[in-house]
Amino acid sequence: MLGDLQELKASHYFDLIDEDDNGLVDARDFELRADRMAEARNVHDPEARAELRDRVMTWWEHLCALADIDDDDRVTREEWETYWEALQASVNQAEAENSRTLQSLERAARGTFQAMNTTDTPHVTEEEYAEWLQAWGMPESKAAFDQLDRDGTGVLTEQDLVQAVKEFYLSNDPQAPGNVLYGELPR
Ligand SMILES: [Ca+2]
Ligand SMILES: [Ca+2]
Repeated sequence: MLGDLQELKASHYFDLIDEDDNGLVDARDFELRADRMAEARNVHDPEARAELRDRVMTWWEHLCALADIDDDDRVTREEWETYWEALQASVNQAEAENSRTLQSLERAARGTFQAMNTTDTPHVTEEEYAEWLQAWGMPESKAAFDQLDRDGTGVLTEQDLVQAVKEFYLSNDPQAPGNVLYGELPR
């Protein structure tokens, strides 16, 4: 069972990923996402655009492998919710399972970090985070950035993202900084 806050986050995230608003998440949504990210970052060089698209499509393949239960290459809202419940359940179980789930979230977090991090620096800047939100169609939020930057260094490290991703999927604490990974949640 998901807590109310997890339900809200799962639904918010599904709505964001479902770029063409057809109620399903599939490869098309991620192609659109890649275009939107390229626009948010003013990436015009064809090679750089192709590289960005490859990264985004790898992300889709990873997500599809985890969440597409009936193997039809698209993820329904029900499958999405089942995926979130499975993550939650395996964290509640034995430690061996637990570490596998946490590893999968850590992998997702590293992917998220790389997607946000457009320059080859060891951190994500406020501007990069703003572009990330823009690519999701979300308004810029300094407040969200400041929450994710929990140690107040002015940048987001990979470790900040690992904590944020775990909280985004697993926490029902309204104060958890990771809640705002994809911008302020709808109220
Ligand atoms: Ca869609
Ligand atoms: Ca499916």
